[in-house]
Amino acid sequence: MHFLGLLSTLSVFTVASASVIDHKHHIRRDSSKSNSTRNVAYYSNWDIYSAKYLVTDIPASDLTHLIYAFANINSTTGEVTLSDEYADLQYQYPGDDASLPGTNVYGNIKQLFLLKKKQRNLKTMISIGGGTYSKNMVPVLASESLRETFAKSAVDIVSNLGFDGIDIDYESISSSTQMEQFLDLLNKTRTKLDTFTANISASPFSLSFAAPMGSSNYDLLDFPNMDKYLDFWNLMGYAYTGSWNTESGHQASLFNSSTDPLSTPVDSNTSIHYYIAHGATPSKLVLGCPLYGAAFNNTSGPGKPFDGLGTEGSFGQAGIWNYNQLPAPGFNATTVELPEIGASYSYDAQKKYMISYDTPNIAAVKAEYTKKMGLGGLMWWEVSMDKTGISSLISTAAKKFGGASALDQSLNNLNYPTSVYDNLRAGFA
Ligand SMILES: *[C@@H]1O[C@H](CO)[C@@H](O)[C@H](O)[C@H]1NC(C)=O
Ligand SMILES: *[C@@H]1O[C@H](CO)[C@@H](O)[C@H](O)[C@H]1NC(C)=O
Ligand SMILES: *[C@@H]1O[C@H](CO)[C@@H](O)[C@H](O)[C@H]1NC(C)=O
Ligand SMILES: *[C@@H]1O[C@H](CO)[C@@H](O)[C@H](O)[C@H]1NC(C)=O
Ligand SMILES: *[C@@H]1O[C@H](CO)[C@@H](O)[C@H](O)[C@H]1NC(C)=O
Ligand SMILES: *[C@@H]1O[C@H](CO)[C@@H](O)[C@H](O)[C@H]1NC(C)=O
Ligand SMILES: *[C@@H]1O[C@H](CO)[C@@H](O)[C@H](O)[C@H]1NC(C)=O
Ligand SMILES: *[C@@H]1O[C@H](CO)[C@@H](O)[C@H](O)[C@H]1NC(C)=O
Ligand SMILES: CC(=O)N[C@H]1CO[C@H](CO)[C@@H](O)[C@@H]1O
Repeated sequence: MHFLGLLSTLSVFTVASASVIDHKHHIRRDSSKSNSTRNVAYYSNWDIYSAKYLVTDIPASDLTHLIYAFANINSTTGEVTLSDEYADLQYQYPGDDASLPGTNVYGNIKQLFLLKKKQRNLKTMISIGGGTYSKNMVPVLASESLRETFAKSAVDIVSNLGFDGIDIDYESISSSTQMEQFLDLLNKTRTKLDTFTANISASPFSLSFAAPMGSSNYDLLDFPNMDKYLDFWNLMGYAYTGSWNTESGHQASLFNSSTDPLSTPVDSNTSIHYYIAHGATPSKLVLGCPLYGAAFNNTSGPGKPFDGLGTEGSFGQAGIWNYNQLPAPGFNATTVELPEIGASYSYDAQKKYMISYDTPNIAAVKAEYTKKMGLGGLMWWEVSMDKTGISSLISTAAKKFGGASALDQSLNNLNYPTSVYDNLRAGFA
């Protein structure tokens, strides 16, 4: 699941609605781009605080899609709302002049647009929900009129703030009735998104779903019908192990371990085969990988009993370490790579402390696997936690795919004539 880091005070804000006219012609999605490799990363709007990681720090040239996390949902009205108006719209980056006349947007939203201008194949998407806000979607899913409001307001965010698509991160679908409601939500969102892009004469925008791994989580999914609406599935290929297990294990293992099955209670390959067998299009499957480590304390290694996750971690998150802060300070750990199962970990034998995380070699194994399986690429949670240079997992994967020029080259959109923001409507000229 997608979890939050340290949060600043949140303020709920809804962008003003720009109405979208109905269109009469049917839009087909661009299927030619569906089999080109994506390198997708999430960016969290709280990164500007604890991590002090700004949109301008993102290594965009290795990416094709940047997903901005998270928008919230008003459970009473169904409206999709921004979760942090200050970070999203107001935070001043160097060069921002908030004294200019008119209704202008600054903050991360402006910087995302500037990145798109610099790199025309970088598509930005707004992610709605996530681990914390998902619960607000429950009443919205249950009501047809709230689903309609959800779809309309989600597309208003896209058209006002200059995104290229929508990612829905609802964790998780809990019944077959809710699955039907979710399909209707996808239908309405897809329809409104297509109406908007037709009105501005743009190529269809992307719709993706943050998808669960592990059989108990995906049993209820209607794969073929979801697949029709989605451009891609962001498979959350991490958090496979944790405090709920009795043995320590690999949190993002590509394969099941035949020699140490207790260390791989969930594996990506089994789930991916299940998705495909049940109607998901392989080239729409984007395998998510962690840019963080998950710790186990008092253990003699993977597949062995443990006692707690320890009290240490990055930014006060016990048991969770940013990849760029590994090796963890104060530990004397040896890193072990298991390319045959697509997993790696570090282990401090004296402190009996294990951290499950992916090394560049393991990122390369996963990139190779997506190529062999004809999948749609890799996804990263989340970009601020990567290392730089040859230790960067995002860049290691991009290289394995053949370099930036071998990735999806479809262009983003820069024309948002109905945005409520003067400077965005003018393309930040
Ligand atoms: C998609 O796959 C087809 C058939 O393998 C290939 O001809 C085409 O070039 C691919 N398109 C892209 C954008 O990679
Ligand atoms: C949801 O919207 C209603 C109506 O605009 C508002 O009164 C309420 O405060 C909102 N709820 C939240 C949690 O923001
Ligand atoms: C939404 O569902 C309706 C009714 O089943 C269908 O006619 C329409 O094509 C669907 N919309 C999209 C965008 O697929
Ligand atoms: C994993 O491997 C073990 C040992 O070979 C086997 O018993 C188990 O069924 C496998 N699990 C999956 C999900 O393939
Ligand atoms: C991947 O999963 C499929 C389907 O469960 C299985 O047949 C195959 O052996 C798995 N591959 C590996 C390397 O475990
Ligand atoms: C955890 O490790 C410490 C130090 O090695 C040891 O004293 C303690 O008994 C262990 N606790 C458990 C529950 O294994
Ligand atoms: C692991 O648990 C022991 C107590 O059993 C504790 O002293 C130690 O600080 C814990 N390690 C971490 C990294 O939190
Ligand atoms: C670090 O761990 C290794 C392997 O467990 C051990 O041989 C070495 O003495 C340790 N070094 C220190 C400084 O504790
Ligand atoms: C309702 C709506 O959004 N209409 C817009 C369609 O696009 C044109 C520009 O191409 C705008 O001027 C309209 O406001």
